[in-house]
Amino acid sequence: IGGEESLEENYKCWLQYKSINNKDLIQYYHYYCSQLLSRTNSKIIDSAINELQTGITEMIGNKVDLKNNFGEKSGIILSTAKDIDLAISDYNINNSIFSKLNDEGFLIKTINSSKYESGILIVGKTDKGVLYGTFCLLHLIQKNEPIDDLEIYDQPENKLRMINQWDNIDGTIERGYSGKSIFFKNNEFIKDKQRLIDYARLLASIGINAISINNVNVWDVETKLITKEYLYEVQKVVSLFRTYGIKTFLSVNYASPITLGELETADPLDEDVQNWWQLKVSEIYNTIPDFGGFIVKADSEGRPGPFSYNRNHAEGANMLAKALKKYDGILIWRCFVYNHLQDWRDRKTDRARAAYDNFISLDGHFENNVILQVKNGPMDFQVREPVSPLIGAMKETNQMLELQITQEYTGQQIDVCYLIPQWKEILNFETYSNGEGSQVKNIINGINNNKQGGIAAVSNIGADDNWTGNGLAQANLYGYGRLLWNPDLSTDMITTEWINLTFGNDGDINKQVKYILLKSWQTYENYTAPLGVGWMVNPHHHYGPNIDGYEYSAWGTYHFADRQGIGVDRTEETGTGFTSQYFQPNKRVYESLHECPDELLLFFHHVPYSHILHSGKTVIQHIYDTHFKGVDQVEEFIRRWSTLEGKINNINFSN
Ligand code: GCW
Repeated sequence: IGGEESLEENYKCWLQYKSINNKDLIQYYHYYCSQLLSRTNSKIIDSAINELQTGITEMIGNKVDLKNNFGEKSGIILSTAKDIDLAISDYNINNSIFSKLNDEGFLIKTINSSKYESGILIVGKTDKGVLYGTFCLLHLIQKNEPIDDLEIYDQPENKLRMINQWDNIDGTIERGYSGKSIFFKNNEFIKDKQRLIDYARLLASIGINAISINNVNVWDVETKLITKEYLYEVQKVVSLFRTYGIKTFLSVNYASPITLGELETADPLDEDVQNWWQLKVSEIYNTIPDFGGFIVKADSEGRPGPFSYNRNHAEGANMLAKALKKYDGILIWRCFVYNHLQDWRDRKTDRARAAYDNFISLDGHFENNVILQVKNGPMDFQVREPVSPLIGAMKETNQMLELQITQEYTGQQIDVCYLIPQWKEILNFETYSNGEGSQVKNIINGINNNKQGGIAAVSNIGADDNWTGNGLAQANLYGYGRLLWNPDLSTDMITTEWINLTFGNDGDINKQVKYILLKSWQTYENYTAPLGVGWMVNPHHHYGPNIDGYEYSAWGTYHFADRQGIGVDRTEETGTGFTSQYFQPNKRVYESLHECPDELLLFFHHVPYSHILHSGKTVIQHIYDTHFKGVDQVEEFIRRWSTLEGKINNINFSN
């Protein structure tokens, strides 16, 4: 088991395009897919054509010819809506539905026409839609599904569907567990771009449309990415991603004018600073007209920001946003702003409060091309946290959600931890910010109310042969894209799709891998940090276990366990008052010791170990039991995984 073949399979992830063995099926697909024509010319559609030619050839063994017309036979027709006459009666297309699709939506329809080209029509509202439709068709074929009667309308439900790379220009990746960067090495861009092309294909196939390519901690050399020294190289990456419908962003250093040695201040209200950024932005857009914009981590964990000049974050962000606006650029401003030099004896300061406290009074003060990027929880990507109360609370401000695909606090791709169930809970969380129906997914998508918005997440990929270190972690990247496309897809459906596309359609594989993935998040929680307590990890590298690893530190991440009890009192009545940041009834539920859900109890309350949970167990018994249960569950995972030996080529699914 293992060897060359599995290496190649691991690399292909969910774009396996495994050959179909059933002769009848091949003939059937061949009937519809042996030739191809495009009514629209564009680089993005060229990517779709390439993908169809590769994918279909590999799956059915026949070359797909690019034609100007099909003659008697049928084929695949690609077009944007404006380049094809949808009113043709033979096509029988419901034009009104099509006109309601958003810019990235598509239609796939099987047509049998006596007068016109027949076969499978993939029509996008724009060329991006055509690309997404193409991947949809390829996935149907890989899953061996019928295509003789297709009529699929689909569109993404989030405007920005973004990946944040935390790659440093020396080739390391902050919180990366899958090898080195595929972008940078030794302070240069990697010249061979094949890895990036394949990454772009993977991302486009799940609907990702934006990427920031460098770490939000922008160190000295990375600060130069926006200068002549590197801009030409940035442009190459932008062009590459562009052909897959992906916009490229850069993380920038707020103190760039100083770090680059050109000014003595980075004060956003200083005219020289404003002019400096305006010139800088025009230089960037002159080189890269479709550049996405900037992402900024300011006044956070030691990075510079407007606080140094007694300016608030709206003043800080707007200065950059104004410079970008002229070019339709977007400024993504992170809300991960807190005091990381706390005194652990001080129980009044509460890191969980920080994002809300720093930003809430600025609602309505941001330029309309600023999007505030808010981490899903008020702390930092723990295995379990409540949803950040800032989401939905700033009604006059664009917001997007930040998730973490890389498993910093969830097992570092050593442990299996499938995060789709966690993300679904977050997206479905009812904030009540505007009464009922104010779930996170409706607030941040950027589609409701014509706002800007969407979701970003920290990537989990690196230069490892299988991209994600642990192969099962590929499912997190796949599921991330699918959830962004449509947050209402069920976990079960996404998981089945991933398994089928990655391993084929075997029933046993489906059963066992699904069992492992679906239980893994709770299992990880069981043997690490139950009841919302968080941070049972070793300092710095964050791989556990260490109960007191962060207890007497400056980071603000405490559990306050002593011989009497455990947990953080964040109530309004006796604690830090964090609960008051929520809308009712969430506020009441979290405030109340009796209503607070067990899984978040220690996040909101300090209780004696003898406190009885809703489950009927005491807190201490729960902590014991879940840890033992977690280990049992892992043993069960191993048992089930080993039954697949001989079935999964890449059973040693890690590098
Ligand atoms: O959780 C912390 C991480 C840092 C990271 C920071 C952030 C990029 O430990 O490594 O820095 O979050 O999100 O900015």
